[in-house]
Order: sequence, then structure tokens, then C-alpha cells
Amino acid sequence: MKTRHSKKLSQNLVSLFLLTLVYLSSHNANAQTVVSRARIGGYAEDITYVTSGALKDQVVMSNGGELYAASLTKKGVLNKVCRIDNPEMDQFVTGFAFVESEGLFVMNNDPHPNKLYFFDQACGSKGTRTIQYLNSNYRPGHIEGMAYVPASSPIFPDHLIMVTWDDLVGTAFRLIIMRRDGVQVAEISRSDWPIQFFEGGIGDVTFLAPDRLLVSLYHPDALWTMDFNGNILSGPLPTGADGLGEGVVQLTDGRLVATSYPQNLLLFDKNLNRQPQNDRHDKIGLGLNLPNGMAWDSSANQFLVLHDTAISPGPSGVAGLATTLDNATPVFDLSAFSTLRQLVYLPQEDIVATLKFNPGPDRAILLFNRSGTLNSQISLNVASLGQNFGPPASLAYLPATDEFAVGFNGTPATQGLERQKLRIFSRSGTLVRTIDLSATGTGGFNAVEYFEDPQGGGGRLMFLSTFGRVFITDLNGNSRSADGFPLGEFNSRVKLGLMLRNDLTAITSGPLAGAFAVTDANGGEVVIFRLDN
Ligand SMILES: [Ca+2]
Ligand SMILES: [Ca+2]
Ligand SMILES: [Ca+2]
Repeated sequence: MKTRHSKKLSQNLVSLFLLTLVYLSSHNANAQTVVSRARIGGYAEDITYVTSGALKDQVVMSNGGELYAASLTKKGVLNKVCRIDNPEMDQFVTGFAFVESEGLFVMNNDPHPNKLYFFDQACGSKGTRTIQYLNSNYRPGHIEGMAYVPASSPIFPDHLIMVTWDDLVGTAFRLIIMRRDGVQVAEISRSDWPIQFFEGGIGDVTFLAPDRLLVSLYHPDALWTMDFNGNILSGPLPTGADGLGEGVVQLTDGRLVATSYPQNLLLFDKNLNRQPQNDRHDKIGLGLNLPNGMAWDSSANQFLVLHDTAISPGPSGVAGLATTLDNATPVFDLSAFSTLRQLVYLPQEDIVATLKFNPGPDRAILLFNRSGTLNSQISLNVASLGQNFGPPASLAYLPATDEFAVGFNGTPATQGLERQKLRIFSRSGTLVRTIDLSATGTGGFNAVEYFEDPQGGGGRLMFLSTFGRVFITDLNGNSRSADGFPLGEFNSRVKLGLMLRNDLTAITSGPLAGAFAVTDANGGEVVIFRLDN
């Protein structure tokens, strides 16, 4: 490509040649090859019961970006059905239901709270419908589970219900009742609901024959029945389990099924008595659920994966994951910790570091020895920093300078600007400098990783940015070379097939050296990819 023929070529051909050169160098800087991918963990967001079609008589769950189905009567295996792939969806599905009168699934998507997404039983898109709220000014702060009211109901037959939250602090929760075309016709919302409703929030709702509703809360007191005016009829139901709230559905035979973390199915008879002997405890992938941190362990040529730390039930920890993505071994337990995300490895000290992001006073970089003992920590709380950067969100380690790079979420007043910054801390916890990323056009990023430019350009940073955008900068946050070329940019949704991406790692040793891996926590997925040079 460096050959020059310009003297022999017409002006037009030179232009074409130059255009081709630009195209090729842009292509080279932005091409990626997926090496491998795997589901390593699961998390059920909602369940429904299918009464017709290919999945008839099965409980179907939305789990990661996929649907899984199981027959409860035969105690069959939990099968992957299909993958939801809709370019309008910018988040995992939080609610879904089987619409009996159409034989279709309906789903919601939190960034688009005025849209309903319809799919057939093979995940084929059947279009969207617009939700028209009774109050045209209403825009929920969050949306959750969905339910279908069967034609047999004396009240709102053949309608949909969706759980909405006015905000994320529990001000009000609503059960939005709408026609299948999205027009809201009623709502159920009470300020005198039991305190548990406001402590945990409503996760899901199901019609309970003949004329009631049952809701599930993100609370140990999870299950309550009510009438269509929101009057509590019974609850909390004894469940004998933690981690409920995401999904609840009544089967045609009257039995009730509720999910518990990560995708257990808890059975109740038609009188709502527990039937634990009929429960399901399925594992998806390697059981590394909600993997929201990933690092490369160059001492063992394996990945380190932070898992199950986002929600407390169940053992959480760091696991070693083989590059084949098909087996994992525990490295250390983190059950004594919660609200952790991101993972980095410090090879010269054999230390694993993660971010404690909540509650506020506990914000810190936690450094663990491989044995799992806490080695040290760097406080990132307001008192230590002398200012409020909000919760820490992303973490990288800069080996040449022995520093940590931290991205913060900001406060409500500062988040727009704070999310465009990368804060560099020394190992003793001093804020050394701040990298301003505003010139890259980013609105924020979920993760950042250090790697060595294989072209000899020195240290580089790769950012997993909003809406799937991935870009590369130098260690000062410049996303272009001195002569104006992007250092690298691509879309991870298009190129890697990931809806979300929580952390990434550069692979620095072994046969995959030079490649990268990304993890999607809610998708329970890992993708290994290379940049093509
Ligand atoms: Ca949900
Ligand atoms: Ca539901
Ligand atoms: Ca990482």
C-alpha cells in the first residue's frame, strides 16, 4: 500500500487510489475477529407459560439475551430456545409474557418505556407497538415484569399488565393495564401497600384465577395477592427461599411458579402452598452468574471472572476460567462482600483488584491476594477524595506507572461531565491526574483496559463506551494519531453481538496473547476477539 504510482495515473485514478488507501487503513484499524464465545452464567428476568404453538405447555424464561424453556410436568431439561436480537433494544429485557390470543411473546425494554416488542416463538420479530399511557406526560423511571390477563378473566380480559416504577428510589409503583395495542386503560397503584413494597419494589405480576393478581417483590417477603383495586388479600406467602422477585406466573392447572436467583423455579400448588419437591434448580453455562468483572491471569494463562456479586443470594467470588470457556475453578470466595464490579490483575504482585461501588462510605478499590485475603484497599469515598465523584464504575491497571485508572458515575448534578473523565490514582491512593475524554465524543463508558499497541505506539486504552461503541486512545485520552487517524473504533453490538458489556481484559500471555475478552453480565456471556492489524 505504500507503493506510489501517481505519476502514471490520471487524477481520477489517483483519487480512487487514495480513497482506497483511506478505506483500507480505516478497515484495518477497525476490523475484529471473534475467536470464541460462550454462555458462562444465567439470570432469569421473567417467566411465562405458553399455551399454544411450538412451546405449548412449557414455562419459558427470559435469561440473558435468550429464551429458555422447560416442561414442568415431565421435569424435562431446560432448553435454550432462541436469541432475542432487535437493534432497537439497548438493554436486557426486564419483562415478558405470552400473549395467548396472538400466540406471540411481548417484551419490554427499559430505555424505551413506551414500546412493546412482539416476537414469535422462535424469536422472530413481529414488530413494535407504542404504549399510550393514560397520563400522556407519564414516563416511568423504570419498567419491570409483564403479564397477560387471559380471555377468561371477568376483568380486563385479553389485556397486558406491566410493572412500572416512577423512579429508582421507591416513590411509587404501578401496574399498568393496557390493551394489546398498547393503549393503557387502567392502573393499580396504592400508597398504602405494605412497607415491603416500597423497600424492595415490585418485580412482576401474574393473573391469579379466577379474578385476582399476585405480585412478586424484590424482598424476602416476596409474594402477595391482591384484587384489581390493589387491596391486599394475602401475604407475604411463605416461600422458604431468597432471591425472588423477577418472575411469577400461574400455570393453566392453577399451580404457581416463581423465580429465585439465578433461575431457580419455585413451585406452589393451586392453593399457593409450596411444593419444594417440584422445584427446578437449573445451571446455565458454568454457573458464573452475572459475571461483571474479568481480568487476565498471566501466571496461569486463564481468565479471572468476578461473578454473583451483584445480588447477594448464593456463593459469589472470583473463578479461574479456561480460555476454552468450558470449565472454571473457584479461586476465592467473596460471599462476605457485595456490590462489587470490575476486575484487574497485578501480575508482579499476584494481586486481584475490584471496585466496591456501594454504599457510599465503602467506595474503594479492594486488593486481594490470590488466597482471597484482603491485601489492602484504596478508599474512593467522598471524605478520602475531598470531593464527590459518585460511585466508581470502571477500573484498569496501568502497569508501567503502577497506577489505577477509575471511571466514576458522578452525582445527578455532575454525571454528564464526570462520565467523560478517567481518574488516575497512584498506588497510595493519590489522584495523580484526570484524563478528559470529551473530545472522543463519548457519553460515558462501562469499562476500560490497558494494552500495548502491537504497532509499537506504546500504551493504549480501550473503552467500552455507551451504545456499544468501542474506541481506543493513548494514555492521554487522544483517540487519534498525530496525523489524524482513529487509533481504533468499532461497535461491539454489531461486531461482537453483545447487547451489554460490563468489563474487558487484554490477554497478555499464552497462545491468545494480543486478543481481548469482553463479559456481558446480564447476558452471562464472554466473547474473545482479536483486533486485526
Ligand atoms: Ca424482571
Ligand atoms: Ca411476568
Ligand atoms: Ca477488567
